[in-house]
Amino acid sequence: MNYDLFDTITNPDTNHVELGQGTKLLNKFAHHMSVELLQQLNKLIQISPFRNMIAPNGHAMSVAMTNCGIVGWVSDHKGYCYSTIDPLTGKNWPDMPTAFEKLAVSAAESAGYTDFSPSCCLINKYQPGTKLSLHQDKNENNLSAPIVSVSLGVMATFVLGGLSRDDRVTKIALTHGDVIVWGGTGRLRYHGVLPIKNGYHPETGSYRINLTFRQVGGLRDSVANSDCGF
Ligand code: MD3
Ligand code: FE
Repeated sequence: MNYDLFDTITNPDTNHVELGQGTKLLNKFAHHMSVELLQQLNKLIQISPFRNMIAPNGHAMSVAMTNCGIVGWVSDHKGYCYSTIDPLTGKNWPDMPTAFEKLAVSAAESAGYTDFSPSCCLINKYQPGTKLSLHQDKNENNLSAPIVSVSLGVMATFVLGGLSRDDRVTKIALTHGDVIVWGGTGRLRYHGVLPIKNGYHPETGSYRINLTFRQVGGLRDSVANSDCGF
C-alpha cells in the first residue's frame, strides 16, 4: 500500500480532536510532564531493559519494547500474550510509576472514560527507520476499556485504517506530548507507524518513545501465561 496517496492530517491547535466514535486525540496533553515520564522510564529500564522481541513470523521486531505494570505484552516465535513475568529477567515487570498511571487515568477521563484502570504499560522505542506495520490490538480481552497512548520525542506519522485491513487509511502527525485515547468502535481499527525519520528532540535525542496503557482483564492472563510457556 502506498500511504503517500493519502493526505496527512497535521494536528490543529485545538486541544481535543475526535478521530472517530470513542477515540480522541488530546494534543500536548502530556507535554507538561514529559521530563518526569522520561525520568521514570530511565529508572524502569534498569530493571526491564528495552529489547527487540521476536514476532510470531520469526523475525525480530524493529521496535524495541519493554513493559511496566502487573502484566506486560510479550511476543516470541510461538505467539504473543500478556505475562506477569518478563521473560528476559524471569521476574515481574517493574511497577507502573504513579506519574504514568495518573497521566493515563486523567487522559482517559478527559476523553469520557471514567473508570480506566491500566494493568499494563507497553513502552515502544523507535530509532530512525523503525516502523510498526499495520495491525490490530485485539488480545487485551477487555475490549470495552480504551487504550491510552502517549507520544514522546521525535515525531511520527501514525497510520489509521478501518476495521478491515484494506480500508483506506488516514495519516496523523504525532509529536512530543500528544496523547490518544482509543476506544469505542475504533478500538479494533488497523493502525501502524511509518518509518521514523532522522530527527532530534532535546529530551530523547534521535528516538521516539510511545507509552501505551492497556487494561487487561483478569481471567485470561493466566491462560495467556501458560500459552506463552512461562
Ligand atoms: C489505534 N503502538 O503498541 S499507539 C502498539 O505509536 C501500537 O507505538 C503505536 O500500535 C505506537 O500496539 C501506536 C497505540 C494504539 C493502540 C491501540 C489502537 C493505537 C490504536 C487501537 C485502535 C486504533
Ligand atoms: Fe497497536
